[in-house]
Amino acid sequence: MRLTVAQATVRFLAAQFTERDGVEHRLIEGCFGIFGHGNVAGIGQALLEAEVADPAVLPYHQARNEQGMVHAAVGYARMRNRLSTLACTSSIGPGATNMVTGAALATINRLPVLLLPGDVFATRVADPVLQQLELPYAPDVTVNDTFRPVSRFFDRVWRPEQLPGALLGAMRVLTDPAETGAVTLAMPQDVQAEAFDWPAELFAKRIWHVPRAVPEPAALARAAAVIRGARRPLIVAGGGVIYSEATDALRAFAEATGIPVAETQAGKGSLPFDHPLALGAVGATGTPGANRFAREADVVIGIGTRYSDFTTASRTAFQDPGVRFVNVNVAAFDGAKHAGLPVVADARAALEALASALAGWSAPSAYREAAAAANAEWDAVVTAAYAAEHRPLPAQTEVIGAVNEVSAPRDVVLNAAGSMPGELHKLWRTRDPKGYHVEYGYSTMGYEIAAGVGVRMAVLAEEPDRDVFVLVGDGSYLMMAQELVTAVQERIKVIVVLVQNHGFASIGSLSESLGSQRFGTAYRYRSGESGRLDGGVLPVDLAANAASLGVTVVRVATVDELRAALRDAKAAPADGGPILIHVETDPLAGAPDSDSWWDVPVSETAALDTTRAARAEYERQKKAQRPLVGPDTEENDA
Ligand SMILES: Cc1ncc(C[n+]2csc(CCOP(=O)(O)OP(=O)(O)O)c2C)c(N)n1
Ligand SMILES: [Mg+2]
Repeated sequence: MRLTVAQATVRFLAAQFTERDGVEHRLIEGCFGIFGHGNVAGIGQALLEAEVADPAVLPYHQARNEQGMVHAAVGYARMRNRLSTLACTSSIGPGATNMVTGAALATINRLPVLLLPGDVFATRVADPVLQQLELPYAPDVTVNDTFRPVSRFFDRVWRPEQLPGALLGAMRVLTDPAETGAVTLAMPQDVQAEAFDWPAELFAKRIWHVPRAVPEPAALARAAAVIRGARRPLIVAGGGVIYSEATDALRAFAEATGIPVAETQAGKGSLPFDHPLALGAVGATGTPGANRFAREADVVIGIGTRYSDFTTASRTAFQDPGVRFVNVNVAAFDGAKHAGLPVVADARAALEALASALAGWSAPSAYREAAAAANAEWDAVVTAAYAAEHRPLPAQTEVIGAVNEVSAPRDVVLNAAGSMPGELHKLWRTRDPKGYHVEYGYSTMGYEIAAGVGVRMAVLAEEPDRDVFVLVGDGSYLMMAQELVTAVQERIKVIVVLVQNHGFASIGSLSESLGSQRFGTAYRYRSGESGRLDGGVLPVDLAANAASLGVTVVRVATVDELRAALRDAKAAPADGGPILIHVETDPLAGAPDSDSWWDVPVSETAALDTTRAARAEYERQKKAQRPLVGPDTEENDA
């Protein structure tokens, strides 16, 4: 079949499917793109031809910023539990490198996204093309090589003959839960338009079976033996539990064994908030109860977690001298962390196998009751934080409470950076495994609105009433709000709650705790008197900004007004486009403490007293840090 490389790519992508548990999904459900000379006549022409033939096959979506379109695609993929995603096509040069941050986010969060940056001429006849890097010592290196360290698969299609292998390799990585992340196929702009005779079978429907790897019997037996010997076991549930749709299996396992469950950011929602074995968030942004169980645990069963420093409180969370780790993970890399006993398997398959292997065994009943007490204790703290009645400006915890109360159980709350991830991790009452979407692998300011568009796109066809509440700080909004225009264009209903506190509340309080006096974290005029950025509040009006983009905007001043605006937004039509609610909060109003720590090094020498005091406290905290090399192998095998 004679087609250009770009036409062949589009035709191939439209024929790829995934299958898990007998259910088929289209792997690439659409393509975001921003055109320039590096893709307009190649991939752009191919997408046009495909749309003219059948607009439903690989629909094209226009974005405003290449980074934003990658975030939207990643949000989509996360909502679909990695079984479907979107492709992103860019021009060469800045259009391509704008996608690098999105690629890193996808790879770090283990979420599949297909990136198709344009690239320089393979023939080099017109060199240097507009936006070409031109390294004097290496003409084959282009700006797209910056994708290599942030992609799980990278290839550049210099010749048409290479395309089938590149496409198959890309699909393999996208659909492999242990390897997935950003997949980048760089497409030289001349090659995109070049015709070639392709074998017809390249375009046949292809189903990628997403495996549920079962644990190796010997590894399972070792894990069961260690758990049977535990007196204070704790489950740390990560994103893998959710992507594997293992939440029912987790609940059954926890109930049968009495092992309480603590959740990472990506794993939040593994159990509903009111389950008696749910300890909620663990680590630096965790609940004191979960952190108490972590401190005392003798066996930690990590399931689908990468053990980020927030989860382990920078390796201070687990203090039992003999603590050992059993790590269920599809990726051997994560399974081996903390000198753990790896069970390399799908979360659901492993939980079912472990439940059988541990039949008849249970943690002491007093231990189970202690978990239920911790759950109830924390819930009272949440109730109080939701009703803080902080005045004159409300506390952010009240905003979170209002959104939680007005949202329906299957709605989605979304956030990524600032002071909200920590507060949400502790305080959000999760009722559905997909109801909590906080990107905290890369914690990227600017993810929120773009990803909210992607999440909404992922639920639209089957659940038009499922609302997406995007919580965004003023700093994140200023970094990247422009995909609101994409939402306007496609009439995508996202409900954005913009929390205006005139700067970085999060880094401000971090700075203060580290002796740096909130330096550079508030948005203030340069003062004529001090010559520093400590003058009056800037006159930015982000509500007016959003309105100017075509968004329906509501300004609220009180929590009651916020609740009413949220209810109206929920009642608004499913295809009515984005709504933004603007609320001002007090950046100095705190949230309940985690009784935990995060390692951010403080200057060893300082002229400032505040820094010297912070350094002394840092050195004190640092003493609790443990390398977490578990017991030796023989003991692990016991
Ligand atoms: C792209 C990016 N740059 C910088 C940071 C570091 N950072 C984390 S939170 C934050 C401030 C966020 O401000 P805002 O969105 O207003 O939230 P607030 O802290 O006020 O809650 C910064 C600069 C980041 N996470 N991402
Ligand atoms: Mg802010």
